[in-house]
Amino acid sequence: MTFKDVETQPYPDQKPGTSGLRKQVAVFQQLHYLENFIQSIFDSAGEISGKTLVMGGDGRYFNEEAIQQAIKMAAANGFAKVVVGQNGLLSTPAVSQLIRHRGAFGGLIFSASHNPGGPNGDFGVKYNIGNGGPAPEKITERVFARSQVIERFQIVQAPDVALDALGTHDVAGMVVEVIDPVADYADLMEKLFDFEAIRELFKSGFTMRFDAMHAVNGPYAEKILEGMLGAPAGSVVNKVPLPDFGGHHPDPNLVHAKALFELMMSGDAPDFGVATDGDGDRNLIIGRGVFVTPSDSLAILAANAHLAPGYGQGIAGIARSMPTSAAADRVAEGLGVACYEVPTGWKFFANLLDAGKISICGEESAGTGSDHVREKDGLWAVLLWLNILAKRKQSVAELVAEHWATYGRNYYTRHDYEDVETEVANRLVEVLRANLPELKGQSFGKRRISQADDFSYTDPEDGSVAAHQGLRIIFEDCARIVVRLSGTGTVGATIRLYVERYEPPEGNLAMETQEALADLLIIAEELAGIKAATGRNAPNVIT
Ligand code: G16
Repeated sequence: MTFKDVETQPYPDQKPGTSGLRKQVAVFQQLHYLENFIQSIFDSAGEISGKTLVMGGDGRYFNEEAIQQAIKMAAANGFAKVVVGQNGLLSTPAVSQLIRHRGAFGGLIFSASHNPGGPNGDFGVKYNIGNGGPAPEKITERVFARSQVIERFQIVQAPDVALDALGTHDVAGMVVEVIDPVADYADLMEKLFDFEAIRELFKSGFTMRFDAMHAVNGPYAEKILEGMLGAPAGSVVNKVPLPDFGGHHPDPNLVHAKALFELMMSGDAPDFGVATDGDGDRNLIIGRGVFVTPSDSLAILAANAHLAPGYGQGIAGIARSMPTSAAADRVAEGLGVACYEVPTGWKFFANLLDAGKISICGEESAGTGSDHVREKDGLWAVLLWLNILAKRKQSVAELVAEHWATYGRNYYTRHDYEDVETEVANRLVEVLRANLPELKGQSFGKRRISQADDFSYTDPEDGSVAAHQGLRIIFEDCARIVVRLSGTGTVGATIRLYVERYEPPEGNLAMETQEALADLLIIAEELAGIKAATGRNAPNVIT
């Protein structure tokens, strides 16, 4: 076995975004591109000698190749052990769970999340630290800085590890354990939720469709829902993970999970329809005839979490990302617990979770999770929904209606303008940012702006500051317009426009969302001019 010190040269574009380094596959296939980034992580991670590293990915094109290289590099860099999912598969929440459960030093997740896969799609690498969560900015900045001066990486010359069978292997003195990707995760879910109640629910004739989108959660959903909980065979569809996700875009939204949405709005709808994304951390929840926005889902889960054994003592607090609607804030107020508003990016929840200040958190981008791991968790959200439905013996539509009748409804929408020229998007944000100071006090019809700023967050635990996290225009009645640029795209820029207003319990709770927000959408165009600047008539995706 030979250890190699390979000479290399930096690539200028290895700055991690909202969720690790995400690029087109062809970019990752450049000479030493992957190796440079992994070595930069190892060089920035602290003392790694003798430690354990968890590795897995969502099965997309380039997954296994990347894992084989990473294993050889981990051996050369002194790790004692790598724990890797069979066939290189591990969902993002499962990696987080394994890091915590095995007391590992950290983990590498190979995924571009909800972005498309295949040779012309995207790939990504994310580094999670010992608490199971995404590396905080101070570490990702170190990784980037390192990647800009890197001159060499270390790798052992060894045969590829057989990832298709469970067992242990020796790679240049480092142990590689190939594990069942589902087993540990399923054990944790069984501890958190009332599996008996969910089994009874299915026995009573409850039906569901879980669209795994040919992504990583297929095997997890099949084992837990059909295998352990007795969901009818065939409840999980598109369950085989494929390198190109079957040619689809594994993003569980109303555009890319259109077939599921149409089924749920049809006369043949099962009781419950859900989908999760490429790496299994995002979720989409649809009841028969009713789409539940991610913001409402967070609020409803928080309000009812005590019905699951894992949260039977009640929750410590709730957190949401800034652009997420304030529906969860009303639940926190009702429960008498704290509510935190953090920037977009799961890493910002980690300190609050570690400090025990919150138990549940979530984002408008279809992510919900809790203190059980340090990532958002799609299947966890599905199981909590099932647990709540089983206990409350209500349909999704009844549960949502009762929630709004109790707390009021936050009408909410997100409009995405994708693949916009980067310069155009940056200029739009700069101009709006420059105009913000003059907006306070301005009126638009009956609406008056009470606050306009560029969101900045100071972490209450470590005092770190994250500035420029999205432009907010807030009206006196708490209606809001938010504009920010996506941190996860790989082609051009994506402009996100988020619009929200509150309707109290006694108001009209049954409006169509776009109609309910129509006047705010007009004001948003007047202030931000997205259509004017991009020359688009409509967004690519409306959620
Ligand atoms: C990632 C982060 C999420 C965040 C999302 C935002 O999601 O993990 O916490 O909400 O990005 O995306 P954008 O910057 O495009 O609005 P994922 O699922 O892509 O890892």
